[in-house]
Amino acid sequence: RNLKWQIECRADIGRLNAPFLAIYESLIPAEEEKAKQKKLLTLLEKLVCKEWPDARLYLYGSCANSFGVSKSDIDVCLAINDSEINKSEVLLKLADILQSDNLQNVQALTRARVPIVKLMDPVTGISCDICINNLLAVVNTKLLRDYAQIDVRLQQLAFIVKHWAKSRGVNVTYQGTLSSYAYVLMCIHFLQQRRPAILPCLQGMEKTYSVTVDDIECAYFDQVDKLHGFGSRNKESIGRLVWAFFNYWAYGHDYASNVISVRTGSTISKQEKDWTRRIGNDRHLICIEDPFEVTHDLGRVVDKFSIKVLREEFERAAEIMQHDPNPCVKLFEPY
Ligand code: 3AT
Ligand code: MG
Repeated sequence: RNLKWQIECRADIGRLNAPFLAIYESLIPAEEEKAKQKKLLTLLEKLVCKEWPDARLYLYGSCANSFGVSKSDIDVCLAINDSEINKSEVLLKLADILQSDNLQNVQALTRARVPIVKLMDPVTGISCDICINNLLAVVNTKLLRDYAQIDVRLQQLAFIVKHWAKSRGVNVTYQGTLSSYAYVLMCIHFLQQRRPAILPCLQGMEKTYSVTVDDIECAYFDQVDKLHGFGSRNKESIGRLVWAFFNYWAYGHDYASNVISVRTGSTISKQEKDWTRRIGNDRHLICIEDPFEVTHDLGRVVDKFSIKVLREEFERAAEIMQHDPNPCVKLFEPY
């Protein structure tokens, strides 16, 4: 495996920039989609405030972290500053309110891992999930958005990787593959590892932003406008980065011993985290440390079967990137 990691990149890699950039650009949401999302959020704020005057709504996930492709659903967090609330009751009440205002397909999923209300707005056609007090997700959304400001190659790579994962069916957490959030962290980690580095490690720098959420201190350098040009000594463009990304996950990463950690800007050993054996349902077959909730392995959904599927998909992608004359077609072929 390690020998293969040393393979030289195909000579004509520069030829692949244009087609990958075209795919990236085709995935960027139109301005009018953003305007529709705003409109829906304003409507929801109006409805929520009548019942809970002190509550606030936050957008999180891909509609707010810069990694949302065109026609994504939106994720909303209802923040109620009261530790006494019963989440299920609030969700049911919320579902009632939304239903009476002609929102469609309103459903309260009170037993889900992250309980939510789902709805569809017939005016804008946008679907939306609303959760309660999931503020860590709001903060990790900001971290991802801040990383995206530093170098456009992160957004380019992440759009292409997410598009690949959806096309290949390896972006389905209930089937044991990875979430979009996990893929974006893999992209950030990968760009932190390039030499020269394309991204810094924001949590390893002076802390200019700090909040405590659920007893977890979330702090990092967030003045990212000062970091423009950070990665400019690295001249790699998107075709080469896509090639290297898949090679890294196919042949370069040590799945048996290492945890990827955006928090430290590096990898750490499974031993150090005590993620060496199966505990309950957590198997730690691919380890991705959450940047804030550091006891949380985003790879915990991956099981003995799906790890094989994932690694075969990484290897397939790496082979295509190395040998296929026209990789953009095969790479995204529906599975
Ligand atoms: P899509 O474009 O919807 O695929 P997304 O970034 O919105 O991508 P999700 O809808 O899966 O991803 O998740 C919404 C947000 O919830 C993203 C992240 O801020 C948070 N999140 C998702 N999974 C986890 C997790 N396992 N741990 C912590 N936060 C998570
Ligand atoms: Mg989402």
